[in-house]
Amino acid sequence: MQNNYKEHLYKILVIGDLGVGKTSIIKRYVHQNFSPNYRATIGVDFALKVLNWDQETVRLQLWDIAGQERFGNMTRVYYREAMGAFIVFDMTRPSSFEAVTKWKEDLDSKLTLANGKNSKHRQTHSLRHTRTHTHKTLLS
Ligand SMILES: Nc1nc2c(ncn2[C@@H]2O[C@H](COP(=O)(O)OP(=O)(O)OP(=O)(O)O)[C@@H](O)[C@H]2O)c(=O)[nH]1
Ligand SMILES: [Mg+2]
Repeated sequence: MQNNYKEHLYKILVIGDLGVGKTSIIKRYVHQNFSPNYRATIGVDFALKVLNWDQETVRLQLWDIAGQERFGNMTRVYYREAMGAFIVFDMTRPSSFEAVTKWKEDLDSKLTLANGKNSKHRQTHSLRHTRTHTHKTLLS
């Protein structure tokens, strides 16, 4: 019988301002737990989420980048060869939502996709979606 087993590895960035909950979201997604104690990430942390579908395994290598890194020079190194990004904000802190644009600009200026294009088009789409979703949530 033919073996159709396939493995995929994707590098995914998780970015956003200090203390918005990036590490918490990853912890919940990967380890199904939550801690109310805040310990700021220093530099970058990693987590691996493994998804199995029939004959395929997807490994999401999640790069949990410290909020304070937006003002540093290391993000260019961290963004290299990423396949996707989540920009996180805290709904109770409007300044962290305004900062989403700054994070996106940081991505656009530094990230080059595997096809040689930059991340602008796709990121803009997801941003617009987030904004619409947030407006709806805030109004409801
Ligand atoms: N109430 C509440 N608190 C949360 C939520 N998500 C995270 N927190 C708390 O907010 C604080 C900051 O969360 P982190 O996940 O460490 O934030 P971060 O974005 O990783 O922060 P940096 O690593 O400094 O960039 C912690 O004390 C968390 O327990 C949430 O959905 N609700
Ligand atoms: Mg963190």
